Amino acid sequence: MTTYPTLKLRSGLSFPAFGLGTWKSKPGEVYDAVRAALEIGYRHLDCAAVYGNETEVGQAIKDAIAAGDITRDELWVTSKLWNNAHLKDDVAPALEQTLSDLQLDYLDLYLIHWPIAFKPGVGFPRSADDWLTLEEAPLSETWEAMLAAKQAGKSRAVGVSNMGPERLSALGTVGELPEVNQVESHPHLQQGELLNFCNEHNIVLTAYSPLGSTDRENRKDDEPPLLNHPTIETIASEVGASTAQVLIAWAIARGTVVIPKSVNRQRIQQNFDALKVELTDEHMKTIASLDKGYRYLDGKFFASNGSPYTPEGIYR
Ligand code: 1BO
Repeated sequence: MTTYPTLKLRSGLSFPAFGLGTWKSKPGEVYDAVRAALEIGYRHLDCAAVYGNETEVGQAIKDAIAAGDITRDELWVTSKLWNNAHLKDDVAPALEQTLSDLQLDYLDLYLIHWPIAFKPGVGFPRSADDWLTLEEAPLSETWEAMLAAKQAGKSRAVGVSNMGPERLSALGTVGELPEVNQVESHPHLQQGELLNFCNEHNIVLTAYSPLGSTDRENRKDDEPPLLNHPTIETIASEVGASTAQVLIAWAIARGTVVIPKSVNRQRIQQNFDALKVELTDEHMKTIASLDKGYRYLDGKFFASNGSPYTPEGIYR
């Protein structure tokens, strides 16, 4: 019997510390992935409007509940507000669209996806005219609308993604601090300072891309993908696990939530089995030494096509 790890949010909600990521899970594949995950025992799905697959995820949730694989109460569903709906009157309708796509009455967690704004209706900017600056679309106003959505019962918790201490603190002055901050994190980008800040302020950190990324456009040539990093391979053979399982176990052991993505049933099962993998203090120390502040998602896209943003400014 696998014990499902959970972390307590500031509000007292129990947040499942392991879930299925759906970023880059294509429509046509994600339905089966979600059904498999819920059959296997996953209790947390990480979604976003911009992933373009929420209707399929929603159908899978509905069918899994009908099949008796899970109840709505047992399931944690996170989604994210896309950058084109930051203006305060656009937040509630964007959330309604996500709820309708997911066929749900409420979310468990709704996040501001990026500290970056586009004009309403722009999926991905193509020219200078498509962007909004943070003066035109202040994050404080977006955050107020997120808090109002929580107040209205549309999401049990609200938080942010891709933000650093400076932005988190600024949001705290608006009302309350985000309960969750979802950021890229893995042994090459451990986010130690940010994790300390979050722990001090009772913000749970969720790690996306926990297995690194095989995106060639996002990977510098001298970086071995984490899944076949020699140090991780050695630890994997010592504990009788796969490298992916070691990376997942490490993320959970350091007190973060982890959301590995897969659409392959076998890998979805293997990732779940990482919940049984135990690492020693020595393993944790060895993995801690691999940090190099290396981002697979370096934010360069958000600094192109006439953008008023810079990659360095994004993650503050
Ligand atoms: C553009 C999506 C990044 C991860 O949620």
